Amino acid sequence: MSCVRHVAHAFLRRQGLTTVFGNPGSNELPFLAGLGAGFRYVLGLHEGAVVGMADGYAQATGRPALVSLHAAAGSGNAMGALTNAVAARTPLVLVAGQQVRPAVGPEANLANTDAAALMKPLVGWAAEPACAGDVPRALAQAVFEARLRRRPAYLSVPYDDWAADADDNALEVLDRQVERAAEPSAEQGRRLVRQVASARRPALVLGGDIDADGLFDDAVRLAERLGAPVWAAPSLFRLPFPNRHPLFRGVLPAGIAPVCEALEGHDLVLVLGAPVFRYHEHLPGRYLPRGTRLVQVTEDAAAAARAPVGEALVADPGAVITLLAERLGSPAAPQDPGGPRGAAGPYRPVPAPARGDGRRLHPEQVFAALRDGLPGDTAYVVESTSTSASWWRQMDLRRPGSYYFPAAGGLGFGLPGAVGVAMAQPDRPVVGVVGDGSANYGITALWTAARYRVPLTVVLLRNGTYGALRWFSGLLGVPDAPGLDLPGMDFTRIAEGYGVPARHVEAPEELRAALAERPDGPRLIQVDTVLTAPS
Ligand code: TZD
Ligand code: CA
Repeated sequence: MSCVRHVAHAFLRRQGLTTVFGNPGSNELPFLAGLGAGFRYVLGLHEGAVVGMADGYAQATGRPALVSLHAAAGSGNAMGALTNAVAARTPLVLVAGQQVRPAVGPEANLANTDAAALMKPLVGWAAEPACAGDVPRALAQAVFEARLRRRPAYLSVPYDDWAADADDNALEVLDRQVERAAEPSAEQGRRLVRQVASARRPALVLGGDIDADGLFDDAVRLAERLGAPVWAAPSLFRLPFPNRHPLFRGVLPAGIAPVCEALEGHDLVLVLGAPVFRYHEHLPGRYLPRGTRLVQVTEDAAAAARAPVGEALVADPGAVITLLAERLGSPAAPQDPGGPRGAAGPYRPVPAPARGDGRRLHPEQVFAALRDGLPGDTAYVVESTSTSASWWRQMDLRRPGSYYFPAAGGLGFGLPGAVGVAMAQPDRPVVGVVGDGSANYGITALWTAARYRVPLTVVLLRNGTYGALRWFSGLLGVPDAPGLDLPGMDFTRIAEGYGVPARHVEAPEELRAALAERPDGPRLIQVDTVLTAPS
């Protein structure tokens, strides 16, 4: 007879969950026994980095990723990073070790007293099976829950369960497949087509799900068909549309009043693959201009339910894009006041980069060097918070999967996420663009990058401060907030200490020369930059 562990490993192999991001403890060792065949265990040095790497990896592969966590303390460490995975709708399968069953009630050391409850606020589904025989089925449930809900799922397994016998019923799980299709009904489809076709000036707002679902190019076709301007949804974590396309109007600002202002003049706003909306700065006002109707299409039922305004259709945005493209006929009526309509003209040119102060570069100079020096299919994982305006002014991103940002704004995704994306896409250049504040929340990922020779360039922007918080302190009227400056950190030495070759560059030409080199492992390039405002 098989044991629970054998069935679990066989199930994970069949589901393609063979890369395990983890940080182990005693409770986890029995699950890891015999993991050799067909599996790859990627060690991260802190659970935040483990989850960040798995998040990047799962996003870039488009498939669930497996995470092995330690009990309460390890799972707790993972929670900050989980906020990003939840907001990015990343299907992570978290399997945590629990003390042996007889030791949980008496609270032996490393028992996770109410394991599911600890994680419940964040994960979509959390459980500890009621008996060892139920572990294979419960593991399958965790995988399918993560995939169907597109939200992390958490399974706590007492470690004595792994060696328990698995009966024939437990083996049934090996052949399970669970899928879902979410097409709008005929009537819903007709209604939507009517709304879009009758709009005089429709606008599209696209969310990160568009890129995550492989709909980047379809979105371009739809926008060109409509001749409608396109915005990316606020608090963007994936780029859903080429940012220099003539129909692209930029990332919507993350405040209620400025969103309303940006959408002025449109009678219909069609939001695809995004919540309505993920605001950040509190700038109250009307949600929408008077006379503007909003229709949201998302697979995320919770996002549809909590939206404060508009109609929502819970359906696959891909099916809706196909439907609209089929039924709308040739590009016609709507007129975009901001530019040419119909066929996309040439991509918008980039402005000359702003200049630094002689000693330090302007972030625009850094981004111009990336844009000019790196291949067009480079994937960027960005965690630099005061430089977003500079970023979008300089970059020219035309390919799917070009841009990742911590989806909930939780720092600590950038470095680990870049490691995960680079592991998922070894043939694509991957660059982490990380601030000197952000880097510290996921710094241990550098060790994993070195240990596994992950081909990754980290560009570390050192402005010596939490730049975005300086901007916020102005916005909130707190000019004297303490704890915002970060002097005295040399990331070349930190990186070298973790085994990642690193250098400091000063002039733009020096940066461009460094970027022209193509090492086959990780490297870090540190550059001093002037302080800028995020918008
Ligand atoms: N801790 C965590 C885990 N997430 C956060 N978002 C913050 C703290 C607060 N925070 C921000 O929201 S932005 C920011 C902090 C500390 C500054 C990041 O500094 P940086 O980038 O050097 O990476 P800039 O460009 O200097 O802002
Ligand atoms: Ca900084």
